[in-house]
Amino acid sequence: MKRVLLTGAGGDVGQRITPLLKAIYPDLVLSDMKPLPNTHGLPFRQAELSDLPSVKAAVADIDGIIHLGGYSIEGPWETILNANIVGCYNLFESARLAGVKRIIFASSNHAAGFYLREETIPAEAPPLPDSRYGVSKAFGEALGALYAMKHGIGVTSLRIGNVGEVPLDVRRLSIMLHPEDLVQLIRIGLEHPDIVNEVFYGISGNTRAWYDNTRAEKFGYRPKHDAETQLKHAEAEQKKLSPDTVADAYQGGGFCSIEYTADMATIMDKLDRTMDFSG
Ligand code: 15L
Repeated sequence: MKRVLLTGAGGDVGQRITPLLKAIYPDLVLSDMKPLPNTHGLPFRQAELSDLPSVKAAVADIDGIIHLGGYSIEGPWETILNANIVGCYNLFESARLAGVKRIIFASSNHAAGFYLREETIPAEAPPLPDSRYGVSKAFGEALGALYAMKHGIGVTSLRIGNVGEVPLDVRRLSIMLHPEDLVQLIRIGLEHPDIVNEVFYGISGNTRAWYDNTRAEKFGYRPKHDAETQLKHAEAEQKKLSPDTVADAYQGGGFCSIEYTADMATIMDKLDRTMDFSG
């Protein structure tokens, strides 16, 4: 994999992993909608994801794409539609036209945020989005599957938890993803010869993981970090937060309680009868 394009390079995750990726892929190309304060000495291609011609120009001569670009939290429908749905389509379609071989799609834990914290879900768990943002990530996973099966692009969707070196609260003890472990997952997606269309959980080797990441392990993923080593920090940060019945019940946390109007007790009664991943 020679020329790799990183979209959303100006975001928090993009900035954290650029130096790590540069050491592995010297021909790395960065892209974002706005000029970057720090390009780490790498070429930069400015592109607006909702504008097909500018995305086509960004992916020219590229072998593999790490697609972090888009809107990274819950937002108004118009914002999600343009950045994450139209934008994701433009990215995959431009990649097909340019002959790109591999794509890493930054999906999110919020594509499946309405699973209960008591559940352990495998990569095969169907999406259960907790937000318009989560729906857009489920859309991206489905689009990736289409381009993998119909056009032969090797696609890896990473249901990313929370990227950082410390768990920001108790919820993040389950979903933290250390940047070094993220880079390991990206390398598998870009380089493993057997990738067709995969969904992996983007988490470190967390003691309290809510995810069964066997699928990623089969492809050689061996995370080096575990959020549990910083338990005290997570607990101290948690004490600063107010309890939230909905957020605290579900894996997606606060994204679940935004605009929530359901009767959670009634839903919980029925869920007990319908969700079982134990088999
Ligand atoms: C995400 O998908 C977001 O991009 C990030 O900002 C965090 O909110 C993260 O999920 C999380 O769930 O902690």
